[in-house]
Amino acid sequence: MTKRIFSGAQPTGNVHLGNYLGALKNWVALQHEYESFFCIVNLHAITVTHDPKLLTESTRNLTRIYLAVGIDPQVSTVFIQSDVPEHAELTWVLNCVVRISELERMTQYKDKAKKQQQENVTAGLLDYPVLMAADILLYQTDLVPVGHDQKQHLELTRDLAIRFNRDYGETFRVPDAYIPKVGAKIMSLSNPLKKMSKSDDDANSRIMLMDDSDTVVRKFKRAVTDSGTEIRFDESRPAINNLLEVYHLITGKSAAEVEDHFAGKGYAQLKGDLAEATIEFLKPFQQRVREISDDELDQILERGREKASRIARATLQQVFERTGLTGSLKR
Ligand code: ATP
Ligand code: LTN
Repeated sequence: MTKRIFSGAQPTGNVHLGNYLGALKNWVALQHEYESFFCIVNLHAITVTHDPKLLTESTRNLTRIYLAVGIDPQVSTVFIQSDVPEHAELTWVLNCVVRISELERMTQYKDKAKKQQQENVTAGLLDYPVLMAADILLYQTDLVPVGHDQKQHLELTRDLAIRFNRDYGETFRVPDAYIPKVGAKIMSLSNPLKKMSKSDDDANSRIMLMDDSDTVVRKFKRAVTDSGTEIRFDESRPAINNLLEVYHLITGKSAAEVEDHFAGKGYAQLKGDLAEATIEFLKPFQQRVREISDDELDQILERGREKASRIARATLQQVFERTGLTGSLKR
């Protein structure tokens, strides 16, 4: 049987180069090898304060971004999480499997809770990884392509699947994370010790996929560098290492070719070439984003909803049977 992949991104703000290089780029590459499900996880987006109008708009924009980076709706299933109520239903069942202490240990929860005022930390924020586990387990997923920051959530997903299977009988496939060797943690342009993040207060710390050319040039120009002048991959110089990693991934040149290209050159050249390569990638991408019509989008999402619902329903049905959540004997 063809193996399945499932992944998703939150429709919060816009997509940055880290999201693309760490996750979306791999979704595109893997979609022909696997039966693929790519979800716009809007239920996750309401775990922190949000603007309802913006959320609807961002949900559609993120779908356009999935398509414009190269997700092919003819081969992959693209859908909105809240269109398939089974995600919330399975979350409830898994809430009765997960331990509160497991959730309190999640580093993303601790970081995000710190950023919210204490009285505004919702139960949804704590429960976020359980919803993510439900997303993945509903589709009997084999592989989950994500960036490094999601590793802990994937481990919890596996633990919950194993525990449920042990207590109620074999029901869920236990998924593996797919975390790329290069690109799983693109760093901030302002602070190479922090990951590039949507929620960083400093907008110059990240390149957004919808940034115009001048903005891209400006942001790379302002990017911090390390001491020393040589331009080569070196983990002890995180800023240059990060810029080179981006260049390597965007151009598709090997690490050796990248080092050759920059041998004897300075930081200004690196930043200029990086901006040029990024713009070359972004221009046609942004053009594709603009070309996707509302009708086309609606059709793709409706087809996605139908296909996803069918599979999600079948898994949930089994879960209900195993847990005794069936009033009638024939359900
Ligand atoms: P933030 O950028 O604010 O941390 P997020 O991780 O919550 O955002 P999502 O849109 O849900 O954002 O993430 C989509 C994907 O991008 C995930 O698979 C995540 O692991 C990946 N990702 C996020 N930041 C990076 C990064 N700096 N480098 C590589 N991958 C990343
Ligand atoms: N938490 C993830 C987004 C996400 C996800 C998923 C990723 C929600 N559900 C299922 C993979 C599989 C994040 O990147 N912030």
